[in-house]
Amino acid sequence: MPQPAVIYVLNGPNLNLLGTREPDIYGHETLADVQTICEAAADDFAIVFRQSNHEGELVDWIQEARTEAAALVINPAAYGHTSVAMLDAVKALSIPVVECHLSNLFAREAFRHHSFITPAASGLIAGFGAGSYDLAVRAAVKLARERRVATDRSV
Ligand code: CA2
Repeated sequence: MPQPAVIYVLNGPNLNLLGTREPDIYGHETLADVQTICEAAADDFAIVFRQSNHEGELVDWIQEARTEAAALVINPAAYGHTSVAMLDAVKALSIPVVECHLSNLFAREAFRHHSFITPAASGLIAGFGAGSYDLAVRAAVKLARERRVATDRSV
């Protein structure tokens, strides 16, 4: 089955507030600015860019990515530290998954050092502000292309 030339970028709770508070931690960019960064990094892939404050909606979108996306970039925000449901949804994917955080989780409070998503992801990018998304989308494009080559060879 041909892969859709689409990368899903999913954003968890409170990221709709980006650019309004805590610029020392999260930067001055808004979520709309982050979307523009993702689109610029995606080369010939289309970006589906979404944010939700609701765990179940995020789980639905992760499931949707199984058939609609060639790769997933996800900033689970605080749900990364709490959500087994999101872990289970990510584990059900066979596409590459890049976990992305604006801040360096490991330079912050201990409760942010653990993410349920990381063991199920292809890799983790954190600490570069909005630039984390640029790097994450570039990694997702590379992984999606490599997977496409591998899949093409296997048919
Ligand atoms: O660094 C990240 O990207 C985080 O995923 C952001 C989450 C935080 O809970 C994670 O530990 C790390 C918080 C997102 C909330 O972002 C806001 C930004 C500006 C104003 C209010 C919230």
